Amino acid sequence: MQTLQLEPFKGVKKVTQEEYFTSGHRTCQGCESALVMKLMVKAAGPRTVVLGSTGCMYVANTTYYSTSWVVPWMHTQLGSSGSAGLGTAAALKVLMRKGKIPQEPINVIAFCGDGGGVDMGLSAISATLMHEGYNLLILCYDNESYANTDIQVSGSSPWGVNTTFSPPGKKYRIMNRRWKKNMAAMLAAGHPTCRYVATVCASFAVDMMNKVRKSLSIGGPTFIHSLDPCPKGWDYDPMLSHELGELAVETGIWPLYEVEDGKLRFYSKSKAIAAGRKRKPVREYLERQGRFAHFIEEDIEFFQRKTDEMWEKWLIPGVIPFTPEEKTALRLAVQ
Ligand SMILES: Cc1ncc(C[n+]2csc(CCOP(=O)(O)OP(=O)(O)O)c2C)c(N)n1
Ligand code: SF4
Ligand SMILES: [Mg+2]
Repeated sequence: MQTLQLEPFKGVKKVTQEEYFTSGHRTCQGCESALVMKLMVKAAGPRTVVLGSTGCMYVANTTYYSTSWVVPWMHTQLGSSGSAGLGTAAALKVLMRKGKIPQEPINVIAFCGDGGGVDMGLSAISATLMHEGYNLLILCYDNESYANTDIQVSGSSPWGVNTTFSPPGKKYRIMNRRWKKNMAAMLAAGHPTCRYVATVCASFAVDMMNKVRKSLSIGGPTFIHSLDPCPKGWDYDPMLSHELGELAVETGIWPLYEVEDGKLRFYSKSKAIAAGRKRKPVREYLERQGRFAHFIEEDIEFFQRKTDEMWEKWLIPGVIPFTPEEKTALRLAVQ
């Protein structure tokens, strides 16, 4: 089955005007995940079916008798974005083969939160990425907590963060001692049948939309991981959402890259960082958010050290976290 060939938007002025995720949602003011939904489906266009796993982007977007989705949309269970996406792509294929609906390329996008994707739905996403005969995108919108159920820690939450399950206390200041799970790189490295994996952030909107367009055009199952500032969970003034997304990239905490047919490309400011540009101190990112307000100097230093390691010691800067003893020939070609 052919895919729609969606050419990249060549600059912000070339982005289409039509919206397929509109008014009527009830997300918090400054919610970047809502912006991700809007940009994702704007990039995909009208011939798109969207499946969404439980979480803020389900609950706040489909209040009883109202929805902001203009394209067909269906809710799926928290851990099953992979299965729902694959099932929908398979169903469309069969209906077209049997002549029940006209033959035409239709985009299938299944989204999940970090709780639903990085933790609970990981196995279904992995299984789906092995089915090369079906065209679909799985997009994980990562607000770094189980936000909809009141900000519980997930495998994608940052080290040391204050969540309802990891509150700093008198005995232990740091409750979440896990470094964020490396989801995109894990999926890229482990799924040879998946032709396209990318990271995005809506603060870099055109880059984000073009990666969605490429992921849908390339064919087969694909994956995109989006880092989404969340005013409620991250505890900051909603007007800072865009700036925090930029800072996550500029500090090197969130590298923007894609892996297409085994070729790694850095994008935007991450490209400059990978080429040697100085990163901003992580302090500038951390100190703007209440979820890190309990950090003392040694915590900020630890966070900085770990981020430095990502860029200076990893096999591929910011992407593949192995530390080779000697220089090893890379199998992923960095462009
Ligand atoms: C199997 C299952 N367990 C628990 C829940 C309760 N629940 C609903 S939304 C949610 C949080 C999901 O977190 P995430 O996927 O990160 O999305 P977010 O709420 O952050 O947008 C939870 C735990 C559920 N709906 N289904
Ligand atoms: S809690 Fe966070 S992700 Fe959920 S609607 Fe509010 S800002 Fe968006
Ligand atoms: Mg979440």
